Amino acid sequence: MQKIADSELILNERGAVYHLDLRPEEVAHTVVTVGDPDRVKEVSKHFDSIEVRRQHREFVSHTGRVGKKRLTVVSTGIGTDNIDIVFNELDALVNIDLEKRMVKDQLTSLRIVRVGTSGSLQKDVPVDSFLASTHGLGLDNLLHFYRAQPNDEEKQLVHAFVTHTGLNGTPPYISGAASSLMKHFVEGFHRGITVTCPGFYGPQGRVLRLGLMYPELIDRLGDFRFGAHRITNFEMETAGIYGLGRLLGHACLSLNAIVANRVEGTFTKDGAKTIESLIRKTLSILEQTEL
Ligand code: R1P
Ligand code: URA
Repeated sequence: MQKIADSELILNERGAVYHLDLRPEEVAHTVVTVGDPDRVKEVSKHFDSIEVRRQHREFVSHTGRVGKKRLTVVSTGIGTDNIDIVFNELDALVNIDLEKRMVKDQLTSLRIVRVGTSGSLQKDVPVDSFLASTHGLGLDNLLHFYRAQPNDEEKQLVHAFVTHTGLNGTPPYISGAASSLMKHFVEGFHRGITVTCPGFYGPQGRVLRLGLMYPELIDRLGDFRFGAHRITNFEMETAGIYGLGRLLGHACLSLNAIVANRVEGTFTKDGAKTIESLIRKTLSILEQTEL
């Protein structure tokens, strides 16, 4: 196997991966990702102890313990371009020997849970409810830069989706949640396919001053059906997390606090309370579960 060049995996003066500024011993094998850097402390305030606090650009990381469980919470910022950075660097921390610059013989699989916000596309998934994403369907282009391996059902679902919506830009891609994690997040969670958009306004059908190429986007996403599957919500990271996570061999789950309902035109009155409640629920499940 080839040594990885300095230009391909950048380490800083601490010997830490460049963007996250983390060293291998500073990351736990169970990771919570959040979009908002300010949400990191809202998660780690529930830790019994914090051993590491790092920040570089929008990537804030705290590592500590909840009960006996060692956890890292890291902010990704917005979008799947940032997921590319966070996932490749988290993976490098556990699966590349940073001194030898070689991929390790024994690979480690991380458990990665996103705790994010999202907009609902269904009347029966109201604001302030929680949703676990069965799949991430990406309208962005991240996975097109990797050799993805969709299975037959995923190929059929994407084909049906393109036919139904008439979206004719970047081909969509899809990947599923890790069932090993999903099975612990059932009670109190809606479920459904989460669409990951490459933007918050036009790519999520919002009209401020500009006309849209797909004015019926919200309707077509909401009425799409594939067997028992339907699209429930959209946001901006899940498909990248599921797609890259699967390729790298990590178990991933995306949990969403619904802050907007785009069918009803409603927005949460107390988003902070809803997110706090999802954080508590997530940490309590992670603490109690043998993962
Ligand atoms: C947009 O406001 C952001 O909110 C959602 C979207 O995915 C996007 O990142 O998630 P977070 O609240 O986790 O950032
Ligand atoms: N995050 C999104 O990306 N969209 C929403 O509507 C709400 C949160």
